[in-house]
Formats: sequence, structure tokens, C-alpha cells
Amino acid sequence: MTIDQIRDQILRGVAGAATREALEEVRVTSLGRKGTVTELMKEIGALPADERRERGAALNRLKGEIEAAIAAAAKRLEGEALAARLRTERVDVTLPVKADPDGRIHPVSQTIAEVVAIFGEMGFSVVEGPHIEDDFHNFTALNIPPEHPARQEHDTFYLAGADAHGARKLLRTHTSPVQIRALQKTKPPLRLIVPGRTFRNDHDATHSPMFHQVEGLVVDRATHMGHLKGCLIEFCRAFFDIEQLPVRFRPSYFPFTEPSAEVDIGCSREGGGLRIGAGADWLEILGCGMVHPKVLANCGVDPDLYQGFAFGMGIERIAMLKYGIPDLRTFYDSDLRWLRHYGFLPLDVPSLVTGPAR
Ligand code: 2NL
Repeated sequence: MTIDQIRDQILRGVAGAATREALEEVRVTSLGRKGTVTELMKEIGALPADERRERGAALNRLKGEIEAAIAAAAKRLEGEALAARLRTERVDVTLPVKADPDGRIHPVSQTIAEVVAIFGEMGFSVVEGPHIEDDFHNFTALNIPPEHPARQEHDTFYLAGADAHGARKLLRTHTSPVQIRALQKTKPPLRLIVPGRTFRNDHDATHSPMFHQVEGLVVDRATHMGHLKGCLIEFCRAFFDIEQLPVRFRPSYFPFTEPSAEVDIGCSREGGGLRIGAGADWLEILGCGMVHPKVLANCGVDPDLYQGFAFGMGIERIAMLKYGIPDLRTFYDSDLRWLRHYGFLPLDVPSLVTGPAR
């Protein structure tokens, strides 16, 4: 056979290959170790020098042509295979994502996300701040001067080592210092919530030395008690997902608000179990009040121009009530069986788009 005849035969084989396997077969039988072209290459060694060069060049050209034809055919087969898959396969982009079965969201994280989602819809932004604070931001600015009895109740953790004035840093006992910093830095109007860790030297069945709070602060020219009540009633009903949940405001005292109130929601304790939203009993959920004028002044905000309200709640407490978790101490045990039972799948975390988890 002449080189031209061999070329025709091999290229017909390449063109006729309907699968990748068939194409590979053509490659092996032409260019493989014992392939037609390879065998012809081996034979040129026996030719006289002048013929050898010409024959070698012709076979090399042939090899190149075959390689190019095979590459083109492979590309064509690939395109055909893709087109066939696109014809037969369908992707339903509306199907829900498969939840990762391993990880769980801790109830504290879930509850913070829910609170943030609710206030986020009301136009609050989230602010965070340092865990280590100074006396001014944690106490004095909040109208809790040195020797005020409230300081004893806070069971403060102080850091070792005093500064030149004898002042020691402390672990914040509430998230209020973050709001103090925001008030100092930002001219009202402002509307913010501060979730985060807080620390008190108190450890028993219902107290942990580290726990979480969310506090909120709204300051504007004419923010009044009606705004406070509407906002917090709406929050309680959204958080516990009960439209007509009874909510009451009971007079109370905080050094940093005046007037101050505790917010209770309706519940029943009949038969030993707690049922939220029904019955004749009341359950304390959070504390609140109109920001004390002295607190505004301490932050450089003129209390004759501005007023506002603030509130605070314990995250573990409202998580225990909403999700029926009986023991505070189990929150920090890192027990995976507990987390599998009380934890949440990542996709159940509320967002500002989906709203609180139902
Ligand atoms: C509670 C009660 C409360 C505040 C926190 C606050 C913050 C600033 C000014 C005024 Cl910067 N008030 N926070 C007000 C009332 C109550 O928390 O029971 N927390 C667990």
C-alpha cells in the first residue's frame, strides 16, 4: 500500500469512529507501539540514506495528520456527548438544597439570629463592641456612679493591674457600653441592637459567669414611650410567633432609664408545664425604659433636643422559654447529643429575607 492509501484508510477509520473507545482503537492500530505507521517507521532503517530521509519525512507528516484528525474527532465526540446529555437531563433549580446533616446551629446563635431578623425588619442595625471595658463605659456613663448599689449586683470581673489613676479594666457586665460608645460616636437619630457576650461572677443553676444579651437603643428628637411599647409588643409577638400574645409593662427601676419597666408576656403554669400565650399568669421577658437624660448628657447628646428608649434581654433565658430547654448549664457543656437535640440545621437560620424561623 502507498502512504496515500494508508492515510485514506486510517482517516476513514477516524471519521467512522462513533465512540471514544472506537477512536482509541484507531489510534492504537495506527500510532500505537505495534501500529501501522509505527511499523513503517521501524522499516526505514533498512533503506538507502537518500530514500530514508524522504520516506521518514513523509511518515512524520502522515503521523501529524492522523494525530490532528484524532484530536478533532475527539472534540466532535465530546460535543455530541454533551449535546445528548443536555437533551435528556433536566436540573430542577427550584428543589430545596440538601441540608448538611452533621453541623448544628447552637440555640444561642439561632436565637440571636431571630432577634436580629425581627429588629432588622424594623430598621435597627447591629453593632458589636469589646468584651473588655473601662469603668466609664460599663458603669459611670450609665448613671451608675462609684458606690452605687447597682455595682454590687453586677458581680463584676476585674482584670489584674490598675492604671496610673488606680482604675482597673473589667469584663463588661452588660452590652450597654457598646451603646454608650455608639451614642458618643454617632449623632442621633440612631436605632441599633447589640447582641453579645456578657460576664458576671455568679455561678449556680440559673446563672452562668458568661452569658449573652441583646440590648436595643433608639434615640431621636421625639421618640416616646408609645414607640417603646409598640416596638416591644411587636417584638414579643414576632419572637414567640403568637399574634395576639398578651404583653404588659410593669413599672420597674434601672439607673439608666426613667421611667423603667419590665415586660411580661401571658402564660399558664397549670399542670406543672409552662404554656406561653394562654392563661392568667405572667412571665418576665425583658427590661426597658426611656433613656435617662443624664445618660444622654454623659455621651454628649443634648437631652433637651433628644430622647429615646432602650431595652435589654437575656438570650439564654428567651431561648429556654421558646425552645423548652430546662437547664441553663447545658448551654455550655458542648455535649453533641444535646446539640443534636436542641440545635438547628443551618438552613433553618432566619434571615432578613425569610424572617424568623417558623
Ligand atoms: C434587662 C434590662 C435594660 C437597658 C437595658 C440601656 C442602654 C443605654 C441606655 C439606657 Cl446605652 N438603657 N439599656 C435599658 C433598660 C433595660 O436591660 O433586663 N436586661 C437583661
